[in-house]
Amino acid sequence: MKTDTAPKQKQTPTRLADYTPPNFNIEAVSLDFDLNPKETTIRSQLTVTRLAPGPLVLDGEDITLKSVSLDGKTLKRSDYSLTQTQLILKDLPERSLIEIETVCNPSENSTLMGLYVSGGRFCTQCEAEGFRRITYYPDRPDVLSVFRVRLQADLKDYPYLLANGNMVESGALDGGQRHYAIWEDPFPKPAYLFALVAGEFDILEDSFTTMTGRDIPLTIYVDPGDASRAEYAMDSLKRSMKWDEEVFGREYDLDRFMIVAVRDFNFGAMENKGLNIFNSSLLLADAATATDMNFERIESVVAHEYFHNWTGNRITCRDWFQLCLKEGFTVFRDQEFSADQRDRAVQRIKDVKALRMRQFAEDAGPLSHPVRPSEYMKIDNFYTATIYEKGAELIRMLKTMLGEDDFRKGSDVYFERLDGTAATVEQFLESFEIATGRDLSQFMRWYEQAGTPELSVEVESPVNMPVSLTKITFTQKFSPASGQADKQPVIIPIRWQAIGDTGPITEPQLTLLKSKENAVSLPDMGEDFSLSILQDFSAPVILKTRQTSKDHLRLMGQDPNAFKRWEAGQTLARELIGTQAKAIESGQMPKVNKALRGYCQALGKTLDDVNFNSSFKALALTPPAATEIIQASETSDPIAVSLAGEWLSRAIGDTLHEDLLNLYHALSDEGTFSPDAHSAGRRALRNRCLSLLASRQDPVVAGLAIEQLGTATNMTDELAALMTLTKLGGKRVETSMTEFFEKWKNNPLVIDKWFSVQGMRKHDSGIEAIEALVNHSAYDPRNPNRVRSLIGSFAMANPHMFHAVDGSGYAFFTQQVLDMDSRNPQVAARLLGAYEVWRKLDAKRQGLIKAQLRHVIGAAPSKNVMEIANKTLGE
Ligand code: 0A1
Ligand code: ZN
Repeated sequence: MKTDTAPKQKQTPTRLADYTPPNFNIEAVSLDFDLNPKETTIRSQLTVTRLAPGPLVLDGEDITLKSVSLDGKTLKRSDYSLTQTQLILKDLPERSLIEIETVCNPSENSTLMGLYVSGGRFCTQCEAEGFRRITYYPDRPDVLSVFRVRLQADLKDYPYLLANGNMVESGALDGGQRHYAIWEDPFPKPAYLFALVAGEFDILEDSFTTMTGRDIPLTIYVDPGDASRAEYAMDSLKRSMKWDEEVFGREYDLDRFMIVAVRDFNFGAMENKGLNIFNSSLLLADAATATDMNFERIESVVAHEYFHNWTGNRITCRDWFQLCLKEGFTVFRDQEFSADQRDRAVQRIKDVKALRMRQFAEDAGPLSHPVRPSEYMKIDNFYTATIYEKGAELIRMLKTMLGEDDFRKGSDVYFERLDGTAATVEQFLESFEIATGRDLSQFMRWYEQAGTPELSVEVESPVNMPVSLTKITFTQKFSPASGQADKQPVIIPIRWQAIGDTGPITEPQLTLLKSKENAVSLPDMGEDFSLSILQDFSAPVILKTRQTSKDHLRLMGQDPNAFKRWEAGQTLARELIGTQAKAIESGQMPKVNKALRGYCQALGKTLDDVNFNSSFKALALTPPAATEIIQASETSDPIAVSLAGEWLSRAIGDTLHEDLLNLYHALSDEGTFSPDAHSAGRRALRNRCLSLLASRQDPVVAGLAIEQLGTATNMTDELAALMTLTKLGGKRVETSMTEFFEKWKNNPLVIDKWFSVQGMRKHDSGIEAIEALVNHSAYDPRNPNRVRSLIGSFAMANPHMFHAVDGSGYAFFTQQVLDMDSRNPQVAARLLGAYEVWRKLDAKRQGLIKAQLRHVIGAAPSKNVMEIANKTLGE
């Protein structure tokens, strides 16, 4: 059907300040899908009731409208208005039945939003604004409705027909050629939580008995042959269900729970009500094909999506500005789950590492935004580390401030008061105020102000008037670079403790820094001490102190807080790499100095300490990544930083050579594989030893890596050996890469790993090698996992080639982003985020990247890519 106006791109941003509630409530929705890959017909019936004066505005995109009727009467074209993105009905009665027929083409839908075909199966992705690609509907999270869905499709190709909720009817059609199923979801939900899946699957079945004794069948749907690879996900699901009952008092609500794995997916996974859809890379795992990191991620993402059933589905978001309400809280919940399932200190270290790498980098660059933004062009671009990871840090601070019991009271009030509603961040905080009687108004600033605050600590030695006291002054500051003027002080919970040469000399303290500055006093302890500040990283801030190597070494050896012990080592490493990078930039040779020796010796002591587990030791032996160093400095040459990092690894490898080698042998394969935290920690430490030893370019180590590659019985060890070989270089690398490919060519998830190792390698032949990989027969530009494996790893983890001074890496990357944009704007825009670092680079590279961004803007890209390119360039 023709639209009323010429196609027009909406160029103005959507603003939080402009929010208005919907004019109509949708009492009930009934959807009927006649599924065909090339032409699917959708008939929808909406029972609408008026809430406020005005028209009924239905969103729609890339779909063909066949007919509209009102209370049984087909409307004429002049009875409604139709644009490229909306169907508008005016003068509706108080209550009416709207029937709409639309058609879409799932097999040609390369955006992977709405209804699409992946691996011959139908599936959907509706968050954030994908439902409008299926039918005309008020596609906004504050319109909640009960859905009844009828699916019909060919029986042979689509034996399973799934949708949200409970199946109420099914049967044969056309003498058995086709069949149908009817699903009902009794819980009102916004359209973004709608899902359907149809196709042939293998299934893995289990069940869970809830706290009130209800038996819930659990089913995971996977590609034929993959069922056993879903066992770990199933186990994670059952543990998540139990944990949510025990820790948050949340019970599952529907009669069944389903998870489906799909190969083509834009993000990680999606929490559709009762029917979670997962990128297969975050669901399938076994010893031979998945690494320990994969197992760990599966456990946390399965938990994350399951936890959304309460934080996201039962209580959803009023508008997309409130995205952190469901995402921040749910990430916090999945982090806590992982901490309880594995090792709390190790989990905290990993979460902080990820926060610094992704969120601090984002907040230090041109894409910095508040946890609750006030405007956006494309909401797809706001599924960011700030909303997710910083959002989780805010919940963690809230818990630290309130304490365990009051935090639980607050969350109980939240679930009770707001169940079945679309809520705001204000309503969330209000629940905690009601439960605890605290005033949380200042805390709201954390949601509204972008940028990472700096926390400075000054220590003044004892003054003998009237008693001997040490004054500790905490000061907070927002760097002016982060966009908003006039930032107000936030409330910063600071956990700290004084540490002497033989251990702590005070109890752990909690200071709430509410104003710009606050001083506390310590009585004279009669001995020299170092302050352990931000234990467990009690606030997402950048810590500035005058602490010296002596303090860091003392904390590395004596701090009872494992996070801080790790952190002290990282601080030393950061300083060493930073100084070394500057020296390399000015053409000086690496030097071994006292600080380096002290750091390596302290690492050696950590390795010998029986109080630490292997996972912790592996993390202690991993210096900060180049991105962390770059984002924390004014400007730098990324290759110099990377070389400095390699230099430090080599120094560790040299100094601790014997210890590392002994440990490598002592930690050899335990025999039967188990993905548990203890076994994974042993493998992590052993492979870390191998990698550090390889930094020395030692032929003996090459022998160890080759042997490990040949004998490994699990993917963690196999991949670590392959990566070590690529680091060592030489002829052996090509044959190993080819053999690995041949061995695994029928397993797409392993071939993704192969592509990412290729993307991260420093290829001798330069950028042509990466170009050749794009033309490899196994490369598929339509599959986001494959593109991320090669192009994503190239841009994020191959500094030598991506940041090549001749600009060849940037030129190649831009071309790939634009190519992707023609198919899938969401994924293209995410990739383009790799340029967010440009202001932190040297002048030459700044110029090169700016030229690339201008080129992207000039190529008339999608709205998604345009938004990221414009903001990144900031002109
Ligand atoms: N809510 C999901 C994230 C998600 C968002 C958008 C998507 O569309 C491509 C997919 C997934 C989560 O937090 O897991
Ligand atoms: Zn989520």
